[in-house]
Amino acid sequence: MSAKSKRRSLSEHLPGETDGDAELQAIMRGFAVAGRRIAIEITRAGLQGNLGYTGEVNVQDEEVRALDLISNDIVAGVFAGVESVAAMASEELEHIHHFVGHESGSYIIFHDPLDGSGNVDINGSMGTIFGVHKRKSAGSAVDSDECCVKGEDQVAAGYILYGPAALLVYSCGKSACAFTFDPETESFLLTHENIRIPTGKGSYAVNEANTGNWDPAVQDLVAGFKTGSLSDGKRSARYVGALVADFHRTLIQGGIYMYPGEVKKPRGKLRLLYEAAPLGFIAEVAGGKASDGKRSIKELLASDLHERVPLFIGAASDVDTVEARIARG
Ligand code: FBP
Repeated sequence: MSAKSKRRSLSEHLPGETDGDAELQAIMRGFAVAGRRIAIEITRAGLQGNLGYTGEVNVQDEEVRALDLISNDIVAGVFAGVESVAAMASEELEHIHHFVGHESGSYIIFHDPLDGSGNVDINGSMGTIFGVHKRKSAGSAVDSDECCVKGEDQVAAGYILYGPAALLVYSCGKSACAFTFDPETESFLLTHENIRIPTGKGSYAVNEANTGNWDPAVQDLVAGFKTGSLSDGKRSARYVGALVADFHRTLIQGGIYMYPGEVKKPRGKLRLLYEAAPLGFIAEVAGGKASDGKRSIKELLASDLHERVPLFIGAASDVDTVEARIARG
């Protein structure tokens, strides 16, 4: 029997991680299906003339790429067929998207359908990020208050990384596991079980071109990772420019990813509900931490679907270093 045929598929793995919750399993399988389809669209984008912009700007005032919309439509299309999902919030949509006929669905999903889509021009890595919340009461249409939630309310989260291989990482709170897409069997197979973020090593990832925009404490802390004056050892810099890829490296190799706030833009760039909170969920299950520099990401109550938040995420000791340095001012 080959090593591949011994590997468990996502569907085989899900029952043990979800305590048999068939609805949650259907949601995870839904993201796997969406991920497969998005991976195909990314592969074909150059051939089909889908590399560029649509000419529209999204609710974040960012130019929308064709692949952003294609990916969003794929996720929406898949979950239109998953009745337990009452509604979704997406980076690409200003408002909540209600799935017609799913009012009694128990779950809401939050996602960034194609994070780091700027990398499409250079055949670089991109990702899909998702968080799953259980509704307190189902039966009526999801209202906007129901989407003002905390990361700690998530019941599951994950991401799909479109790199040299497509990888799905998910957790329902017990462990964080990664599945690699096998094009031969067209299924995600378990390749990384119970991932733990290594401590005391790994790189630091931040867009250093923004140094002049940070307040002095943040400048000092990034310098501290560079020189080793704050961290246990001098660290190398790595930056893909796609959050999913930078986070995945941090998850596997340790270290820290940072997107700080800036003096004139204190909330930074990344989004709380469908970027920081889901990745924070995975980081914590893997023994790491996620913080806005002062508080844990999971404690932050969103007041807006598209709220932004500074993000420091990775090995627990590195995030502790960040919080301690910021607290000193
Ligand atoms: P979107 O592509 O979904 O807008 O994601 C934001 C993002 O591209 C992250 O993936 C990435 O970490 C960050 O912005 C990079 O920003 P910058 O170019 O400012 O360093």
